[in-house]
Amino acid sequence: MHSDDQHYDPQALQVKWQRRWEELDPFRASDDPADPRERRYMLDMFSYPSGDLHMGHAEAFAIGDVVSRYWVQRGYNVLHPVGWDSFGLPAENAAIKNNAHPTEWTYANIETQAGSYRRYAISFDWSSRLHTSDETYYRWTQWLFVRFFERGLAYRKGGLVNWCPKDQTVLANEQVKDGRCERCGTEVVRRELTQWYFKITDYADRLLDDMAQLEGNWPERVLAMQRNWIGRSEGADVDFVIEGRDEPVTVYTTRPDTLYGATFFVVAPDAALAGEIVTDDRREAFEAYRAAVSKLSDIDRLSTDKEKTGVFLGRYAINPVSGERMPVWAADYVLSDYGHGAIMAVPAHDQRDLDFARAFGLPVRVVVHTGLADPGETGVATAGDGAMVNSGPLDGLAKADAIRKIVEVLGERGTGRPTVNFRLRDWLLSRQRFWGCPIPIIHCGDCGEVPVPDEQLPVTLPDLRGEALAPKGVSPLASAEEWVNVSCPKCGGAAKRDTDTMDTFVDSSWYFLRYVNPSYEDGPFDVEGVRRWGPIDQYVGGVEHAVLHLLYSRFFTKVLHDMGMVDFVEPFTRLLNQGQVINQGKAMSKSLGNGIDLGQQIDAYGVDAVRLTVLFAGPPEEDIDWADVSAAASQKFLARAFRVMAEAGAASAPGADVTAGDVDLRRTVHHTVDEVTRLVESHRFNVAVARLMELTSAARKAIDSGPGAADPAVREAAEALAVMLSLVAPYVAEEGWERLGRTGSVALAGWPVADPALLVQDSVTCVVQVAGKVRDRLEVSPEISEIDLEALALNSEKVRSFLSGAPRKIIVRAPKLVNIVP
Ligand code: ANZ
Ligand code: ZN
Repeated sequence: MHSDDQHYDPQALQVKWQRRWEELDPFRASDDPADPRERRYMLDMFSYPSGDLHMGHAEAFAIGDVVSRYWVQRGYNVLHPVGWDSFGLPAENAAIKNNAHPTEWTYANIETQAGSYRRYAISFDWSSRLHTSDETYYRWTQWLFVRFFERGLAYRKGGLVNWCPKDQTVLANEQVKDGRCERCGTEVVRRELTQWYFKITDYADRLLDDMAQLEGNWPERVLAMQRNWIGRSEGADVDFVIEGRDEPVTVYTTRPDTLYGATFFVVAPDAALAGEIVTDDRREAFEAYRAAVSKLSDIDRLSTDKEKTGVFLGRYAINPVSGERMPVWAADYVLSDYGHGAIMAVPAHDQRDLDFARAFGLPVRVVVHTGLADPGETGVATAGDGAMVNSGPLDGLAKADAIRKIVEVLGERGTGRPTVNFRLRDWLLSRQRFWGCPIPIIHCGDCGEVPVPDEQLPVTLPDLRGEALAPKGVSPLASAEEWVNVSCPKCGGAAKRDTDTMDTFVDSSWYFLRYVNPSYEDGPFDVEGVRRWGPIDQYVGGVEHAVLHLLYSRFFTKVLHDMGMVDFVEPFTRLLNQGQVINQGKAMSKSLGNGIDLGQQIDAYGVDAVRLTVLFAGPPEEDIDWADVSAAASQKFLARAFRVMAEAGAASAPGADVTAGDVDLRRTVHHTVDEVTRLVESHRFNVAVARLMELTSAARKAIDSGPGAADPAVREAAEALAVMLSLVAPYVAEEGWERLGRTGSVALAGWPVADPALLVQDSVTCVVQVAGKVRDRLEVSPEISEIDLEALALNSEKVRSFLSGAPRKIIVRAPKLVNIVP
């Protein structure tokens, strides 16, 4: 390219500048504790190496990159790391198909994506790079598991779990969407299995309470989803005597005020209690019912439109306040793992109880007078507030008072107490698949579950490939006998390794801590480094992780805080969820044939134009319909911007006295800088791009029909344009900067500063009214004081001609209005 060539060739710029950036390495964070610059940590949700980058990545990473590049321009010491969430099912499925090892597919895809990230000009600090499937990483995932185990936060238990018949593995509750496997869409079944869990429920309260720190900095929608998922419920435990059983049975209720309205009692069919109390003549019916229910998911069971089913257990419970006998039933709508797995049923005021009562002819008794029609007749339960009736000492009280009173009464008798319950369940983390982090536990007949000693970590995956990886209902690791059979670290006797691997969400629950120093050898992460860098200032990623990754990472952070390893309790100070890139109103999919290929877009329009298009399309949180945007138009704008920079560069040299430049253009430049600064800080990138387009037009006009390309203001405009544009379109900005005679990367040029003097408008028009009519207009300084403005107005010849003597009243609204009442 000759220096006088002002043709914009995006592909040539990409080749040229990628090579230069390799040499310049402009985005390396400095971890020198003596570095005086303020630190900022910018994090993108790392990618899964399932193929090359796609349009979704193009949007998310462009957004994060603008923020990160802006901070670099502002002179912060910025950490913007890159890595891969590289364990997981697809690698394994590909390996089975190609008779290969999952590493081959995984690391080949990582290389492809790494190349694409570089081409896409993401300002990563490549020295921070990590992969969660590396032994040097998963060694520490195992180390953390052992610490959790020691603290009682990792444990094994038997129970009904979600099982995906296609992927042949268990799933966490969070991975079941509408009764289907989140990954493959197959309907999930229930299976009785012993599995590993993390005790996230111990942290339910803190996960909820600490959200106060995130309020206003995280999308409200994500906070609401987390709140819902944790599901804090306040109520009371009430003890009931069951005839013929010594121990009382406790139920959890959010409406203890309705205790006198309880007409029957329901036990979860899969709770141990049901099998214990069922009478002999009802046992057969009960066992059949229990078998049928075991196939249902919680979602089926809780569904309100499902027909109510159940069996009478032949027993009666005694209402602790009225002494009434209530039949005890087993029914699937009561879950065994919520509250105590048993309820008092109040059909008048709870819809599910009412549906059940009507299906089985059980009595309905109204105890809250809501003014609505009788639920027994309408079939609609009345859940609202009102005066208590049929409730002995509670009669006449409103809900809140009735709750207080009954809890007090029960408390005095020792048969009830206030309680809090959570919907959140423990995190089921074990998986029966190969390509994951092995669980570092050894099972010994004598010693039980023994953690692998730290110095023996990592427990590396056995060498299996091809068919040996195929899912078979038990983990493929179990077939590696030599690997499985070991001696117990405690007693030396024969023992076996745990053959399950961890859910990949374990790997991603702490990666952001490792990034600070990814080759750290003395622990999972550099505690001092994290102290310097953490918590993450800005996190960018998809809303699909609202209750998975984000909840798990918050949990891990709190545990690490309790271990004294991090000094914050919330890992992500600010969160931004980008929208989706769709096409023609629909999500892109193979079956619809509406997919847009990122590589093809880049080949056609260049990286800069694609980045600019996704950023210009709208606010970052909103979806982008590719049918509504124009990468071609973005490319045209970039060509115009490039010509402005090239022509200014050809016409003048750096370092000219800008104050001699055209004042109108200078004003535009400084207003643009001022506005773009605020727009970038508030993440309104689309409007910021629009301002850069206006600045480009203003400079063009100054060159063509104003003071000309050599005017210092044109240079000032072109230089400001190059720096601001570098956030969005790094290639053209670099080339423009070089054409302007500047050296070094434009990414480090420093953010322009708006001169306040040039932001001030010279004068504004002030209207002067006398008796409500406009009598004069004055050109005044926008800074004028009220006293000066009043004096000026009273001095006006025109105004004086309408006044005879001292006015009665003068209202001054500087600088725009003076209103005189004569
Ligand atoms: C009596 C009652 C009367 C209830 C009324 C509600 C309304 P949340 O808010 O979700 O915590 N319940 C308790 N344990 C249950 C279980 N294991 N399976 C299914 N349902 C269960 O809901 C708490 C309410 O759900 C409890 O309050 C109980 O029904 C029911 F007018 O008790 B309630
Ligand atoms: Zn042992």
